[in-house]
Amino acid sequence: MENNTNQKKSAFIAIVGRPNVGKSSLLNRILKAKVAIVSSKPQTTRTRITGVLTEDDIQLVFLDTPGMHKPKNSLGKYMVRSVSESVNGVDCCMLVVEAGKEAGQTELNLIEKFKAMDMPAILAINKIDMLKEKDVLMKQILEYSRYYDFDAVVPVSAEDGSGLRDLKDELKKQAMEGGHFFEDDTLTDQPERVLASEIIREKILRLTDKEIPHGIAVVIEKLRMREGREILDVDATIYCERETHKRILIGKNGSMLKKISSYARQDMERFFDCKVYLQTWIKVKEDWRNSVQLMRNFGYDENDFKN
Ligand SMILES: Nc1nc2c(ncn2[C@@H]2O[C@H](COP(=O)(O)OP(=O)(O)OP(=O)(O)O)[C@@H](O)[C@H]2O)c(=O)[nH]1
Ligand SMILES: [Mg+2]
Repeated sequence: MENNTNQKKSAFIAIVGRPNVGKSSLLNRILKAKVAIVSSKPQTTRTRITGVLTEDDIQLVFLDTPGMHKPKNSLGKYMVRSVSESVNGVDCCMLVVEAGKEAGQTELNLIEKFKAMDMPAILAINKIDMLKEKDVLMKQILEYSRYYDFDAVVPVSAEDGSGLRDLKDELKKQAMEGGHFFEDDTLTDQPERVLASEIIREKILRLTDKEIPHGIAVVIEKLRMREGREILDVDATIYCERETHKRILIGKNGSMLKKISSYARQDMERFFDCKVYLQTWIKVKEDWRNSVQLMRNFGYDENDFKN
């Protein structure tokens, strides 16, 4: 019998760019499912997130990465390191930039990296729904074409979906023969615990302000189907850095924590497709973002923390 495994094609694609340009939003749009959390605050994504799209014989494996920034603590260093490691292991990079914004040091550094590695790259100019004047876009395309020989430059909007089909077509052109790496119905390789903790972190990012969101870690203590019932029990502890933050997170008569938990539960029910019983606690752990040991305990342990 004919073995056609090798006719199946795939590509590993790292999604890179500065914080808040819409990398995770684009990934969710491409997958038509939410595997990465999104918020209006920079540095939402902390670790590499895998999203898998299989259409016919082509499989695209995306690595969503934290936004490139100047690290201020061990967590930041870990985040930036995880971008570098992702770029080293892929067939192609998708550089995401914001429409109408000139290239800055972050973009130029990433492009330098592409040059050094002779990395095939696609430029996604996102948030075109926000553009008032279209000729700005032309200028931006020309500017970036001078910096690097991108395989494609695609203006898109993760918000309204425009350009998404073109982007997907361009990404698919990167696929090479050699089989698929995941089952065809795989969406992500994130463990359920990580998905649950990220959902809670997203609600906190969206509902709180100032320094609180960045000082949060969420640990899932329990995630188990109740025996004989379609109910998922989830116990989560939210760690913050100050007693004052804890008070804000709990809110008046527990109102903030209630809101966080209720929004998170609704998202989890959608994602896990069953009833969820979520219990949350809040604890203070000062300065955990500078403690490698604590970061490991919080699950940021896939790479080492050197540099
Ligand atoms: N108007 C508009 N807003 C967008 C678009 N794409 C993303 N956003 C918004 O931009 C913000 C950042 O989106 P994210 O997807 O979290 O950005 P990111 O690049 O993953 O950010 P980090 O994980 O922090 O690096 C969110 O408020 C999104 O809703 C878009 O095409 N148009
Ligand atoms: Mg992100």
